[in-house]
Amino acid sequence: EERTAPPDELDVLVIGAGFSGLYALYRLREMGRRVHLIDDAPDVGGVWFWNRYPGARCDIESVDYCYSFSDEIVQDWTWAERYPAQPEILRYLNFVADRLDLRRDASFRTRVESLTYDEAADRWVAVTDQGDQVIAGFVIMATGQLSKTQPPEIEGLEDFGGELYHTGQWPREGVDIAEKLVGVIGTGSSGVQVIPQLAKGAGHLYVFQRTAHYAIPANNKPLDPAFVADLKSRFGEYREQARHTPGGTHRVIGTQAASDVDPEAVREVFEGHWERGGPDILASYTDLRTDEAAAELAGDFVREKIRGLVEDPGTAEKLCPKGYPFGSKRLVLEIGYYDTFNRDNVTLVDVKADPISRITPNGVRTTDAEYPLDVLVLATGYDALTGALFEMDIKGVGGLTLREAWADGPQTYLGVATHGFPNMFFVAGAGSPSVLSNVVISIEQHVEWITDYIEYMRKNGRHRSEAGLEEQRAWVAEVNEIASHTLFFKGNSWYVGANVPGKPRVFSLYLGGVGRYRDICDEVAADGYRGFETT
Ligand code: NA7
Repeated sequence: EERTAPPDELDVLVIGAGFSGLYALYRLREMGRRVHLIDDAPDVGGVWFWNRYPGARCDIESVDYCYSFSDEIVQDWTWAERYPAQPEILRYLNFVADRLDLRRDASFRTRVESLTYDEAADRWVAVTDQGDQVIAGFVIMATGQLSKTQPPEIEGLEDFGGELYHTGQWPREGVDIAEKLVGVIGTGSSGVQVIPQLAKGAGHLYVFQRTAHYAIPANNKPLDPAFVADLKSRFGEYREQARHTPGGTHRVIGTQAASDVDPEAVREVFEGHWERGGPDILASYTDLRTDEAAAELAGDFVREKIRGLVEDPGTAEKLCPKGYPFGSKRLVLEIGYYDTFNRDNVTLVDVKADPISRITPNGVRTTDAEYPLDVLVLATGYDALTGALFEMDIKGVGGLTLREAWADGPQTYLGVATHGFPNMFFVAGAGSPSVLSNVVISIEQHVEWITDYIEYMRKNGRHRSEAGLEEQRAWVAEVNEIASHTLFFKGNSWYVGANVPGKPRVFSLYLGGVGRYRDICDEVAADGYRGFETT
C-alpha cells in the first residue's frame, strides 16, 4: 500500500492512531484546523493493532470502553461481548475510522523520530523515519500508556534459536504452535490471557512465573441484545453518570471499610464479585487500596479459591500470590487460567525459587533445569507511560530533552502539559487518571479539554502556551500525596516503574478519580486556563 506523506505545515500534529489520536484528529478537523496524524503501524488501532495474541481482551466492559462523542457511532455499533476481545475492539476502531473518514488525514508506517521546539517561531518541527519534516503549531502526544514493549533483561535472549514473540508485538499472520514446545515468561494480564489459549494448542506449555498475580474471573459472556439496546436508548445519560464517578465506569462503590465489617459478611460480598466477575471487587470496600489488613482479606479469599481450583496442591501453592497486597499490582481478569494448570501438557515453573539463568539457543535454562522450547512468548509487559515518549528525541526550550526533564519521573501540570515543552499536550498519560480509570472516558475528556484550549488560544490570538513551573510542582505534589495513602508502592509493578531497570520508582497516576479530575480541569479552563503562561 502507498503511504500518504504528511503535509509540510500543520496547525496540529497528532502522534498515535489509537483511541486518543483518532478522536483528536476528528475533533480538530471539525474545528477547521489543519491537522494530521502519524503512526508507526500500518493502520489504526494503537495498542489494539499490535496486541493480537490469542486471548487478548480488555479488562473494562465494552459498553464503557468506547466513544460517546458521536451518537451516530453509539447507535450504529453493537458490542457483542461483556469484555471485548482484541479483534472486536480493532473492528470498532476501523469502523470509527471509516465512518469519520479519518485515514485521509493520516500517515501510517511512519515513525516520528524527533520533535524539536523552534523557539523563534513558536512551533514544533517533527522529523520522521520516512524523511518527512513537518512543522506544526501544536503537537498532541497520543502515544499510549502501554505501547512500548519491555523485553526481560535475561542473558542470551538474542541467542534463542526458536521463534520469539512479545505479546505486545504479535505477528499479524498469527503463530502456529500446534504440537510445539512453547514457553511463556510473564504472568500479568497478558500472560494470564495468553496461557490458556496456548495450552489448548501446544504440545507442551511451560509457564515461567516470577510473581503470581491476583486474578479473578472475568465472567465474560455474550451481551444480551436487549441490554445493549436499552443502553443505547439512554447512552448519553449512562455515560454522563460515569464521567462523574471515581473510575469512569458504573461499578458500585462500597461505603464501608472491610475492617469495620464482620468477616463473614465481607466474604459474602467477595463471593458475589467472584460470581459476577470483573474488577469491581476492588471498590467493594473503602480500605482495600489503603489498608494492608483489609487487602489481605481479599488476598486470602483469592488464595482459597485458587486452592479449590487447582488440583495439584504444590502447583496451587505456587499460583497463590504472596508477599504483596491484593490490588497493589493491576488486578488480572482470568478466563480459565487456573483450570489450565490441571492439564497434562502444562507445567508451571516457579522462577523465583529456581531463577532463569539464561536463554540458550535451545530454550530456557534455570539454575536447576533446562527447558527445550520451539517457541518462546514474552508476556513481560511495557515500559509504561513514558516509554513511547522517550523513544522519540524530544527537545524543548533551550534544547532540554524530555528524558532529562523527566529524569526523576514525569513532571506535568494536570497531566496535559509539561514546563519547558510549550504547545505540546499529552493524552491520558502520567499525571492524569489514565489507565487507573476507564481510559476511554479519560481520553475523551482530555481530547476535548486540549482541543478546546487550542481553540481558545486561536480565538484569543495566542500562539504559545507553556505549563507554569509552580503550578506543575503543585500538581505533581498533589498526585504524590494522593498516591502516598495507597498500597501501590508495595507491589513491584509497572504502575511504579518497577519492571524497567533504572526507571525512577514513582507513582505518577492521578488517583483522585475522573469526576474530581474533570472538575479541576474545568475550573482551570473557566479561569482562563489558569497555570499556563501564554503569549
Ligand atoms: P505486566 O503486568 O507488567 O506483567 C509482566 C509479567 O512479566 C510479570 O509477571 C513479570 O513478573 C514478568 N516478568 C518481567 N520480566 C521478567 C523476567 N526477567 N523474568 C521473569 N518474569 C518476568 O505486563 P502485562 O503485559 O501482563 O500487562 C500490562 C498491562 O496491560 C496490564 O496491567 C493491563 O493494564 C493491560 P513480576 O510480576 O515483575 O515478577
